Amino acid sequence: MDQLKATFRPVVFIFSLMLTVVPSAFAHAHPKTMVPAPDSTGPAPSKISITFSEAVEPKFSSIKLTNIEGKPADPETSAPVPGDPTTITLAAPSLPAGTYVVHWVDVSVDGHRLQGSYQFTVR
Ligand SMILES: [Cu+2]
Repeated sequence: MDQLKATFRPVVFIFSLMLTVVPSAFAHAHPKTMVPAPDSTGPAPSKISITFSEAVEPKFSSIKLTNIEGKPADPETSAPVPGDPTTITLAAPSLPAGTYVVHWVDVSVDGHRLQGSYQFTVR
């Protein structure tokens, strides 16, 4: 019985290693930290910020802000944060109360493109 366990342990170890290593090798840059948080309600933010799970190409990664009808709410263009290749920010104009949609696009350093959107509400 102990012999059997000893034989299986390395197999289990290698299998769990595959589970942890393989997904990250194929990972794309997913939004990890969003400020303001998706579906949150709060005071008007001075900026919109998304930190991705991995470095993104600043030239091909952006944030756009619209109101709930899709009308652009951002005269500024988003910009990468110097020294932080995982974060994109967008200076926000003084936003009146209402619900806004953050549209994001990113191209991670492995060349994969992802996009999505989420909402937040200014009280
Ligand atoms: Cu990828």
